[in-house]
Amino acid sequence: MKFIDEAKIYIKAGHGGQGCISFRREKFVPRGGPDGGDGGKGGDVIFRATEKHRTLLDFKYRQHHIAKNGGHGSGNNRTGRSAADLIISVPVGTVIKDAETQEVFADLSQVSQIHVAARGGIGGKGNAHFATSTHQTPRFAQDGMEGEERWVLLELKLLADVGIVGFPNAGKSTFISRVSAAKPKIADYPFTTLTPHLGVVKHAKAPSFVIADIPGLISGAHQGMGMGINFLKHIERTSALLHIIDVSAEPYTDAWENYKAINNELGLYNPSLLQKPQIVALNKIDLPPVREKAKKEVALFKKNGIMLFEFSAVTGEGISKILNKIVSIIHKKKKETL
Ligand SMILES: Nc1nc2c(ncn2[C@@H]2O[C@H](COP(=O)(O)OP(=O)(O)OP(=O)(O)O)[C@@H](O)[C@H]2O)c(=O)[nH]1
Ligand SMILES: [Mg+2]
Repeated sequence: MKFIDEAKIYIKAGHGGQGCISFRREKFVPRGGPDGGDGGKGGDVIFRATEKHRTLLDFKYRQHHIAKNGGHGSGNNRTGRSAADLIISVPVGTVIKDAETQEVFADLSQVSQIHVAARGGIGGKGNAHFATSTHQTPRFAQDGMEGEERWVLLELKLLADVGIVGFPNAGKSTFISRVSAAKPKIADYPFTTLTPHLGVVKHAKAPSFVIADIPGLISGAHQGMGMGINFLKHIERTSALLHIIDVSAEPYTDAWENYKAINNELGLYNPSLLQKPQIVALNKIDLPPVREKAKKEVALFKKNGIMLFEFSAVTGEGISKILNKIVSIIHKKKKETL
């Protein structure tokens, strides 16, 4: 069970720009004084907390983050351009540590909170600084300073955006293992999943999100039947529920009965769970008897004002549509809370 997302990345701030060696050239002045400008400052590397991202997945694809160097100074006392800081967006809740010592540098718990993790080098001084009464033509200037560099460890406690509910054996774990790297045990018997599993899902161009696979619910779960319902606390703060329905085997071969039974248990645990958007999806349509039934089930749900998705967690058919729907719900929710 891994509820902590982590990523180790290398950051490097920009070099300071070089100071310039230059001398004034003016008409009628044969040997002008030094006018080499200073180098500009290298960019800092700054972490900034945002609600745009929910996981550290992007950092698994990009490990090196390097800010730009400062511009070199030039003649006529022109200072080099200071480089822009490199702002790295991380999810709210990200803890930033030294990768070697584990020392905590920052805990970005608020939106827009920042942490300067590596400072850019200051620019070198141009030769204009070094003229003295005895040495009026200094032919040297300073190099810029190195930018700071280090390996940092990012850690984030994952919170589920979507919780999967359904009867045992419905295919919840098969679904999460198909759409994420989570590898819960999958088996042809009820209560295979005994503890919640989280998976990070990346779909289309949307920011990644977190999905929770929990043990199956049964009628009477609120009275402690089956695995009980205490694990439902893991989905209390989600933005949506994905309700997976299986009509391939007894005793729940009717999707509507199945739908009502699960929602009854959810409501008895915490009525606010019923306020969440719920995506209802019929699984195992790769099985001919299920596919045959599907049309009728979809029509019945439609009559009750509910869209019933159809899919197969095994073949992947229909999954993309479900993920599109989840992404749009999360996106909408985010816009509401901003
Ligand atoms: N034919 C078919 N079988 C499926 C599909 N999805 C899941 N199964 C099978 O259904 C059984 C149960 O799948 P799981 O993913 O373990 O179900 P679960 O909902 O996580 O079950 P619990 O953890 O016990 O609550 C396994 O034998 C799966 O191979 C599907 O789309 N088609
Ligand atoms: Mg399972």
